[in-house]
Amino acid sequence: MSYDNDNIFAKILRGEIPCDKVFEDDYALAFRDINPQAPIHVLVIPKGAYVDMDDFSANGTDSEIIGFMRATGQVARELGAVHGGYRLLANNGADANQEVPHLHVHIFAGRNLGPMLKRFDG
Ligand code: DGP
Repeated sequence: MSYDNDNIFAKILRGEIPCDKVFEDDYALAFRDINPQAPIHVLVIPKGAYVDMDDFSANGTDSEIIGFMRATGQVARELGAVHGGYRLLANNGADANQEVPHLHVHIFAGRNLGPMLKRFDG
C-alpha cells in the first residue's frame, strides 16, 4: 500500500489536527489515544511516512528505526508504566484491523491488561 499523505496521523504530524502530546523528538511523536482502552493508552508514531510495521522495517533507515524504538521505551518510562508493566501493540494490515495507515505502536498500561487476544478456537 502506498502512503496516504492525508491520513489522520499525517495531519497530526503536520499540526493540522490537534493531539494530546506526551512526547516528541526527532524520530517520534507520542500522544494519547482518542478512544482509550486502558488508564494509560498512548500512540507512538514515527516522524517518517511509513504505512505500517512492514513498510517501516523494510524501508526505514537504521537511525529512524533505532530512534523510534528508543523513543517508545522512553515514552513508557516517562508515563510511569515500567513498574506496573505495559503492553505494546502494532496492528499491521487488514486481519489486524489497522485503522490508520501510518505506523503506530499502542502503549497500554495502568491496570492488568488481561489476555493478549481472544482465545482462538479454530
Ligand atoms: P489501529 O486500529 O491500531 O489503527 O488504531 C488506531 C487508533 O487511533 C485507535 O485506537 C483510535 C486512534 N485514533 C484515531 N483517530 C485519532 C485521532 O484523531 N486522534 C487520536 N489521538 N487518536 C486517534
